[in-house]
Order: sequence, then structure tokens, then C-alpha cells
Amino acid sequence: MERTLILVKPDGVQRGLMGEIIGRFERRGLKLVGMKFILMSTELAERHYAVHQGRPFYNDLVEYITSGPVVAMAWEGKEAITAARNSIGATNPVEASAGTIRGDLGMEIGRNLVHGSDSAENGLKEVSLFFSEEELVAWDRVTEEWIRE
Ligand code: D4T
Repeated sequence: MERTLILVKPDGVQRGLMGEIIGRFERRGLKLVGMKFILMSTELAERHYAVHQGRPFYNDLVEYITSGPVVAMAWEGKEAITAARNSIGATNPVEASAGTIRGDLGMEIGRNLVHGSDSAENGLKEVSLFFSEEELVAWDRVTEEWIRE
């Protein structure tokens, strides 16, 4: 079972797109197991984006993600990483396919609305950076058999 950390970034919150973005994952069939509305500290942002440290866009990235509240979510499911990444679309919204979150709602790489973990390993790591195990909810979804064979 994979877990992915999804963030509705500050532009998504400010533009009133939280429900729209959360709804995409919900309708897709991923299962929500954790959710919080937070203002990320610089320290958390630096840990989250540690792989990008030293890259030219790093400072702007940290500034952007800490510039306003985000919705942090943990979604679970078989192949959750691939499903979520495909629903999110390419990093640069102008290149993202229509039908994806970024392709439908975004115009700029530095305002790309949403984050999703890029591997199963990073999914587990990122979820544990934002959530303690006690904050994650184990629950049975009554529609499960209509979503999974
Ligand atoms: P995230 O991590 O936000 O889900 O985005 P991606 O997984 O699609 O893209 P990424 O990790 O390569 O980049 C992280 C973050 O940095 C911004 N960025 C990236 C940027 O502003 N300029 C750039 O040239 C790149 C490569 C956008 C997303």
C-alpha cells in the first residue's frame, strides 16, 4: 500500500481551489488518511525541499510554500504515487495535459498549485515529515469494492 503526501500550495488556497483540488483526488478513488491546514515553517519547507537545495529556484520555492497556508494531506492506495502524479500533471502547468490539475488550473511553474510525492519511498518519508502515526486515520471505506476489484 503506497502513501503520497499531497499539498494544496498557497496559490491553490488563496485562489479558492482547495475543494476543487481535494475533490480531484477524492473522485479518482484515492483514500484520504490524513489532513491538516497549516502555515509551513521555513524549517519544515527546507526539510521538505532539501533535494532542491542549491538549485537556482530553491529560495523562491521556500518563500512561495511558506507565503500562506497549505492543505497537507496523506492519501493511500495501491499505486497511489502514479495515480496522484498523473492527476497532478507536469511540473510546468503550461506543459501539463488538459484534464490534470495543473493543466486545467495553472499557468506558471512557480505557481503550480499542488505537490505530490514522486516515489513510494519519498511518499512514506514525506507523510511522516508532516504527520505523526497517531494523526493518520485507519478507516474502512464502504465504496471500496466499487473502486477496487
Ligand atoms: P512538486 O515537488 O512541487 O510536486 O513538483 P514536481 O515534483 O512536479 O517538480 P520538482 O520536484 O522537480 O520541483 C519542485 C518544485 O520546484 C518548482 N520548480 C521546479 C521551479 O520553480 N523551477 C524549476 O525549474 C523546477 C524544476 C516547481 C516545483
